[in-house]
Amino acid sequence: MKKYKPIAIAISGKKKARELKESVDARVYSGHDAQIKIAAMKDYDMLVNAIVGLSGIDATLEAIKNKKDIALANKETLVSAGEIIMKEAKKNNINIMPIDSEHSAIFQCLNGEKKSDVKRLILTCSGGALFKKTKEELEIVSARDALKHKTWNMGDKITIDSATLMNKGFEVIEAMWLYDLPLEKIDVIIHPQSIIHSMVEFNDGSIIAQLSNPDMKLPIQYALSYPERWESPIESLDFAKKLSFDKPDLDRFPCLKYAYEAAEKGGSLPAAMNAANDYMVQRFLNGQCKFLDIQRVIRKVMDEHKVIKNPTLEEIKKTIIEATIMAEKFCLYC
Ligand code: MN3
Repeated sequence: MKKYKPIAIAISGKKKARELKESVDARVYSGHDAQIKIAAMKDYDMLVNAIVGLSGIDATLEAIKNKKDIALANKETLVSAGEIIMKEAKKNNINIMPIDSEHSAIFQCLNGEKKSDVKRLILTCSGGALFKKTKEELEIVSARDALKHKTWNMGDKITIDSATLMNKGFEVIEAMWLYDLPLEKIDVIIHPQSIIHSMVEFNDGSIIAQLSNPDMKLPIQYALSYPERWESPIESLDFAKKLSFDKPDLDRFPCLKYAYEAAEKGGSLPAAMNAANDYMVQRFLNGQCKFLDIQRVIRKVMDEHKVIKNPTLEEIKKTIIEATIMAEKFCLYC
């Protein structure tokens, strides 16, 4: 706080906000709509949304209405409410810059190209911490096992999402919205070294890839610097490293398949899937269910959910609450 001297701060707890107000020289907003107030401010250039969870959607929508470009790291925004967000962004002529490494790579590969020339997007995937485990081993894997061995230094929730491949499923859905391409044109390939961050294949057979050492500083910085490129602290790539590729195993890691299905059926289904996943990953991290229960309960929730076509934001929020309750119910039998 002292280092960056923000002009305004949003914080959910009212008590903490009061304490903060005494000690810093900044506007302090609190309560459930605090981040919306920040997004509605006039004196900023770009909204970087890295809020975890559902409340990220409201802040994104507010910034769009406020005619601010957005750098997006919050997954819920496009996974659960992609249709609404993209429609509003288009209407208000707002750019949504990806912060995720895969989408940043695709953005860079597509730079100056025509969409009609794109044959397919190829999202790379590290495979996650449990990539080599057999089905039997996956039955007994603990949160501790899953949190070990990560290529990227990420939070616990996204590390588990990477291990189930649900994270890649989310990224497929995000890519569909960001680049307005059908699902048949979005592929996923396992690439454990995370050196190629994603690729685009064009109709003439050319494939353009974006490579670097895995470091989130680069895609974050590019979202801010675009169309310029600033110097960054990441090390140059050492080409002595071996790069390998593999197909994702949808039998052991079906969450990726579920995400394609949710995106295909559309409406409120991706939001329901996301909510079930949110709940189950938290349970798993708390040691309250098995790793494979995550995918089992998501499957059940997706089967049970009654899809609402063209949902409003209110309907999406309702879906999220209902799907969470449903997951909780199914998890009683975990
Ligand atoms: Mn990613």
